[in-house]
Amino acid sequence: MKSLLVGGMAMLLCITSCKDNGKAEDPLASSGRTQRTENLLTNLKAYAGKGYLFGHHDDTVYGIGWFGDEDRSDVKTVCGDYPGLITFDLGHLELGDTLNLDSVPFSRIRKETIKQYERGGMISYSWHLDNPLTGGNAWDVSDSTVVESVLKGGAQHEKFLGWLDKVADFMNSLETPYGVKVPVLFRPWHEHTGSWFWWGQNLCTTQQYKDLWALTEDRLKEKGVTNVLYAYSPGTECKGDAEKYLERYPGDDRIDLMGFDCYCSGDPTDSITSIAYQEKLATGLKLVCGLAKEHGKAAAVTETGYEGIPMENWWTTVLAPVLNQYPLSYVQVWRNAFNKAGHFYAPYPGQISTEDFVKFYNDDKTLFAKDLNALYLKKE
Ligand code: BMA
Repeated sequence: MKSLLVGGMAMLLCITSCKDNGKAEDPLASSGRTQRTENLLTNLKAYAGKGYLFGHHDDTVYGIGWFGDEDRSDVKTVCGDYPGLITFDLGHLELGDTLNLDSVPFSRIRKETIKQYERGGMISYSWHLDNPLTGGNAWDVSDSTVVESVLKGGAQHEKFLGWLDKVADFMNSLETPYGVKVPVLFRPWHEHTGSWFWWGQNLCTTQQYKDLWALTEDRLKEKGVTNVLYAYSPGTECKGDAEKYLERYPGDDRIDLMGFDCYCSGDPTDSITSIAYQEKLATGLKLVCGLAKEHGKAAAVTETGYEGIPMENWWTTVLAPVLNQYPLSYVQVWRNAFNKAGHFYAPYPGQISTEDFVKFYNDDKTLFAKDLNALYLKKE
């Protein structure tokens, strides 16, 4: 597939649609979202089965041994191209902070979002927001009335609306110099089938979780957000059970992409590590790709990876053989922390899996930035 695809669509996007005043047209589709946002969704779904975007969290803002450098990426240093998908986290935006929970300035996230769009790639945001009731972080599960407290009638409702408004403002601020709102995939309230976040399984009822989604989407819409798609991403607790997966599903009218988060862990010298992970991944993919097809959604592995990548050939012998069998649109690995030793999920120069990662990059099915063919344009 790689040889058939062209990169560098950024200029074309403006050339084909810039008006005399230098501003590009950014029309709304009948859905109320921008046409480019709808095109992104259509094109993502069309990739399914042909290829999948490779995604990396915080890819261009820091890596192993660096922080904040311009145009740098551990992935690009290793294989020569940026990931097809770059993801960032909005945690602490709600507090009005200038830095997110991992010390990345929001101004930089905005800048890197626009850059990734201009190189023709995709962007997604997660949100590890603080606990609005206790003042603790996203992992503070000491109180099980937090979701209830932010819903209509709850004591934290007004405060929470203010938090959502900050997210809406940020989404609205993602504008290119040509006046195009950059489409992004928002993935809030993730891994809710576990109970480690304040919105998790044992921390709220099914109805409260659904209401939390509705409140989030409706508020962003009210605030004029037109450039956002939504992803639903439980953990692996569903174990192939469709009913469990859909238990807290916010509804077809609210979700664009169905995914799941699934990590590899354990002793790299023990074969059970790879086998168990491949089984878990395949079970999730079978479920999610099947449901996505039924519901007309895109499907993805919304988070995965093997912390520290302690296996030389993990990419081509463990990950790709499973992914290549399913019609998913993307796979995303977590961050290369600059401040937490050993906490990385993509290779960097000298890391033991770099050679294998280049093979993975050369796999016809993996899509990096240069492989993407007009992700935001309508294909005739
Ligand atoms: C976790 C870890 C943390 C980080 C958090 C939010 O998985 O990477 O170090 O703060 O995600 O990005």
